[in-house]
Order: sequence, then structure tokens, then C-alpha cells
Amino acid sequence: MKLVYSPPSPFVRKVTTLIHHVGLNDRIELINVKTTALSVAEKARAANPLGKIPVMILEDGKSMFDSRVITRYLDELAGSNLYPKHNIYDILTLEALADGIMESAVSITYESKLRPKNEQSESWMDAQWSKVVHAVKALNDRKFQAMDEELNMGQIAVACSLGYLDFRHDGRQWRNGNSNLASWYEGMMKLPALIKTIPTD
Ligand SMILES: N[C@@H](CCC(=O)N[C@@H](CS)C(=O)NCC(=O)O)C(=O)O
Repeated sequence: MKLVYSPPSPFVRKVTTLIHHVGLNDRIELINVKTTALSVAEKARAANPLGKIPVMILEDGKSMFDSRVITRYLDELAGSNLYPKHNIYDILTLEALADGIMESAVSITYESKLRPKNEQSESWMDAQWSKVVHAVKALNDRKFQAMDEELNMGQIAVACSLGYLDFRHDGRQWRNGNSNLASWYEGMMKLPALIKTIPTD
């Protein structure tokens, strides 16, 4: 199997964390691409018409995306039970929240890094950041029970989303007023697979 990926992407990190955690490294060849909304990598487009990563290419040549589909597939393949049946919808909801944080945070990165200054919209970036703020506050207030259960994919996704905020939006200081979540994140960052996948440019 092959994974079309890029180390800074938080969506990719969900998948690579799972791969390290369950020890599937030897079975997956990594194809590193640089792709953005404004400049799509050929290899990403060839495997996913949307041009987005992560994309898995299976042994039979079929493509699989997006991150939530790949993580479920690999979890089943490895038998790692990171989506336990008894609270699957809580876990998927937590993962969806984390993915939403990533979407808003990545879109702010694109707006601020890819577009010329005079075309950037501060109010649009503020609106995206406001989604992040509300999501982080809800996590801090422990509105999602799956955060405090055995290790699951929702928790890994949340850790990847917060790691991305540190990586690209450090100046916005998500920890302010969210010390409860900051301690939870510190605990998560003891997981070796999360340490191995800390984002880099
Ligand atoms: N919903 C997708 C989102 C993936 C995504 O947006 N990936 C970004 C990298 S962080 C990307 O490929 N951007 C290129 C683009 O938007 O064309 C997932 O969960 O995999």
C-alpha cells in the first residue's frame, strides 16, 4: 500500500500516527508531495480527483480517502480497536470536531500564506478562528465523553488538531483560558506515535 502524504498536514498526521501506533510502517510506502489548494500536486490529483491528502493507494490500485475513511480502514486491518463499537458515534463526533478545527486552521494558513496581502480577508480569517475558539472551549469544558475513555481515534484527531494550532498558529495561543485542555493534551503527547509525527516543514 502507498500513502500520498505531507508531514505538515494535520489530516495526514491522523493517519501516520495510527500507522506508527499499530506498527504498519513496513507495509506502507510513503509518497511525499507538496500540495495546496492553489497548487495541487500531480500525484495527489492522480489518486484523488479533489487533489487533497492524505490518500491511500491500495494493493489493487484503488484509491481511498479522506482521512476518516483511511483511519477506519487501517484500524480494522490492524485490529487496533481505535473505533470501539460501544461508543462509535461519540468517537466519530469527536473526530469530526477535530477535523473541523483542522479545516478552519488550514484555511487560515492558506489565506495568510498563499494569497497576496491585499486579497486576504481579515474578517473571514477571524470567522474561521472563531470556530476554532468555540471548539477548543467545548473540548476544554469536557463536553465530549470520548475524550476521557480508552485511547481512541477521536482523541488522536484532537491531539493532531491542537498540534497543528501550535505549529501554524502559535501566536494565537489556544491554551489561554483552556488549561484543562492543555493538561489533557500534555498527557496525549506522551504517546510515542504522536511524538514521532510532530509536524515539520
Ligand atoms: N477532509 C479531508 C481534508 C484533507 C485536506 O484538506 N488536506 C489538505 C492538506 S492539510 C490538502 O490536501 N489541501 C490541498 C487542497 O485543498 O487542494 C481529510 O480529512 O482528509
